[in-house]
Amino acid sequence: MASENLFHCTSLALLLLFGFWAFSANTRTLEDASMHERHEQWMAQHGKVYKDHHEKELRYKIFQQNVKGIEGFNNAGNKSHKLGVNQFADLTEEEFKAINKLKGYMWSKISRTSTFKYEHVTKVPATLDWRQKGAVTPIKSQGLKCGSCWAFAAVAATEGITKLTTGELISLSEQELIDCDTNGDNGGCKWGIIQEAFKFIVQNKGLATEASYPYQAVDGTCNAKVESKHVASIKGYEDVPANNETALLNAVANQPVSVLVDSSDYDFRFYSSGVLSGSCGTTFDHAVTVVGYGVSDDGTKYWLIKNSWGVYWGEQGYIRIKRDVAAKEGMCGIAMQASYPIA
Ligand SMILES: *[C@@H]1O[C@H](CO)[C@@H](O)[C@H](O)[C@H]1NC(C)=O
Ligand SMILES: CC(=O)N[C@H]1CO[C@H](CO)[C@@H](O)[C@@H]1O
Repeated sequence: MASENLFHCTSLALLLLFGFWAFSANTRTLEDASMHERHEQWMAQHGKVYKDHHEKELRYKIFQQNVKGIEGFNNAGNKSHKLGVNQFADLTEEEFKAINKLKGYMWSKISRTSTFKYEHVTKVPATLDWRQKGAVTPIKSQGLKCGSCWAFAAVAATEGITKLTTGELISLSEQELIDCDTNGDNGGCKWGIIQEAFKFIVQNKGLATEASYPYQAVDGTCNAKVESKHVASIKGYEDVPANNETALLNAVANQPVSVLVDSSDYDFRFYSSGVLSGSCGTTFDHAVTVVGYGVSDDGTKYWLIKNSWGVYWGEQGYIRIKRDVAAKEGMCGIAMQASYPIA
């Protein structure tokens, strides 16, 4: 009798165990299926094509891991920014870091300008958005295969000052800088220095329009014919005194300013909305343009930044990062190396 009961109990337990196993395996399969579906949708949205099944499986695994990380972050709440599954979701951290690399050591070779025309600015507006003043062209996309952030950052600042001095907002050519600017070893899709780009625009007596010299996302040969049709010119450039967010504010209050930031962090890479605060390093690997500043609903001060990663990244291509932080370098090193063209 006792052994019979025992037998029943054991089989019941086994049955339950089997049921649970079947149930959880089933949920897992469902989860996998919906993740695969998400991956397919994401591939279609971003025009991703993998060379074979093996590559696709590999990318799927990375995608799955990133999606879980992003959702985990968002579900934890209690952060002033949110992350999103963007075009970088099938890349490993190392692969992502390889995309935007600027050669860090090259920056130290550039000596800073000694003058700062906004040094004595005392009155600045509480908030400012250069987009509302018509001084910012639509978001552009450098693509995943060309490390041309330096050209986009220099061009956005040049477009801004041109609008402020001539009244005309004209989209300018990054490709011309990539193909024609060899100042200070500027290396097209490999790397570049914003200040050297400004110097090139001075020597070149301007820059061609985006329409006449469109972006190709690859290194090309300088097209001298188009190159001679210049629409925007500048007289020079200045650096903002380093590690001083007040000085940066004085400059941005007067015109869009090119800066270097550390974009290697997970939070920057997958940023989707809000004010980025928290973990972010100060090892530059990316160039962007500050096009304003403000204060969010919860009182957080932020910098408004135009990026060159297309409109599906961040807040329709923009990122807001925390302003006036304790570290003098600023959030993501934003105050370390800022410069602007002079018209
Ligand atoms: C920061 O910049 C402001 C404006 O140019 C200047 O008045 C101030 O002295 C600077 N602070 C430091 C610590 O250099
Ligand atoms: C933005 C936010 O809500 N921050 C809170 C996160 O949690 C810590 C500690 O629980 C609070 O001190 C923050 O204010």
